[in-house]
Amino acid sequence: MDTPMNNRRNFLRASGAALLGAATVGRAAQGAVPEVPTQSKPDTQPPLAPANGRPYNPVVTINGWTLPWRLNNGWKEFHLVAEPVRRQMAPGMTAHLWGYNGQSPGPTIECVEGDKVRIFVTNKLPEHTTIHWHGILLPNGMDGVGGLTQPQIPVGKTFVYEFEMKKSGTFMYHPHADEMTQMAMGMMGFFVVHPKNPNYMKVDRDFVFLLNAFDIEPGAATPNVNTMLDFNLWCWNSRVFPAIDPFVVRTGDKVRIRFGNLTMTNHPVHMHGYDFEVTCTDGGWVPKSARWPEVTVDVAVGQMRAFEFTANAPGDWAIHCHKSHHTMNAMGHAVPTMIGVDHRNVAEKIMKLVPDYMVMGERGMADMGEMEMPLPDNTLPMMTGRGPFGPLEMGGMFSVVKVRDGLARNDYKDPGWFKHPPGTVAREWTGAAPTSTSAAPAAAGSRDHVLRARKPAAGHKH
Ligand SMILES: [Cu+2]
Repeated sequence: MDTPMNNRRNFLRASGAALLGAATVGRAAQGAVPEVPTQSKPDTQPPLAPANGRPYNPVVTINGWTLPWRLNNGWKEFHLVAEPVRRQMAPGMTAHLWGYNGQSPGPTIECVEGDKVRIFVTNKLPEHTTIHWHGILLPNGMDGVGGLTQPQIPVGKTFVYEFEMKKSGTFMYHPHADEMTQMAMGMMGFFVVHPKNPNYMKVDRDFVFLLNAFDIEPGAATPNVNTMLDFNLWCWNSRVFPAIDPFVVRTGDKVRIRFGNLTMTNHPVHMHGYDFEVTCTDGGWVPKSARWPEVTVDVAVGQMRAFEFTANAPGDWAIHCHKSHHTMNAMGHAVPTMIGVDHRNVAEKIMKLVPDYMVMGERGMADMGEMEMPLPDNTLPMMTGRGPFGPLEMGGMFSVVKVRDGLARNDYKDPGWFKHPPGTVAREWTGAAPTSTSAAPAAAGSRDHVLRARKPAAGHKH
């Protein structure tokens, strides 16, 4: 395009080499590498309307952004830089992660079916890496499996990947080199290929995010990469509630929510107030005849799902992982269940030794949502967030779909809390008390009806 002639020649040389597989950009081509857009903020950025190339309806990355590209002689060129980043997971906690172009996850890549895409990948990590393009149909040598389809990208080097987008759909990218470490450190990104026909599967609002999990000791900032199962931060796009932005939707909009799972366990993602249909997986669009209604969709490890609904019910509708331990933050797991345990005497004795000691969970755990227990620096309360009616007692993989009348087409600003029409909120019954035949609550001193339980295999780390 507006690239000088000699640069274009260098590109052709680089692309010629790349036909044999992802290849190091030669010294002569260095000047041709596109500049590196970076993002320093964790806020949801507005959708990036395509400035050139084929038209499409851009997605909104929750607490993320889309990578700008340049057109060069018929190729869409992107530049990813793998590097250490600082990611604010929520106000009060910043993690030292690895990611791309300033953030974890990296920027969303958007292109169109039929596009020829060239992606430069520069490695600024302390170890080698690669990128695998999950779900995308491409030449074997572009598949990004270190050792199998290409040499790993050495520290300080830039490789180039080139392929043509054979089909539209919902994909992601992540390293296929020292995967355990690099994914546990937050290296991943969303990859959306839009249909060539912009009216195919058209929606008004199209949200994307990745589910990821970290094990970061309260007070620390770097994830423990050896953890296999016992993660303590359950994230959407490396953010936890209450810092996951809401999904802002206009009443009547057709909405798609797409997500991929790069944690070590499955997540049943549940949305309130609607039924929906899964319309896309990382394998492609689901034919209409093969869809069925759901309100929860499980996303297994390494899978992606997209569901759609028409937003005909205004309100603040919760959307969350249905594993209740995944809607809490750190410190949740090693606390024994104390429901029904009268430990007043013990507490008094402990408080003489530890002035900050607090009794937890004698009447359930809801106290935790409100209490102001001193926390170490750089960690988050286990159950937190405040709504219009009080504490939400949530954390982790939780957000709100905010459906409102009359929003502007591209308005994704948080509209605040829903104003319920009069008479539509659950309320206290103030009439005559009902007579009940069921067992009365246990009287003090009687333990007949009190459940006492301790979690098996109580954690050990917090
Ligand atoms: Cu979950």
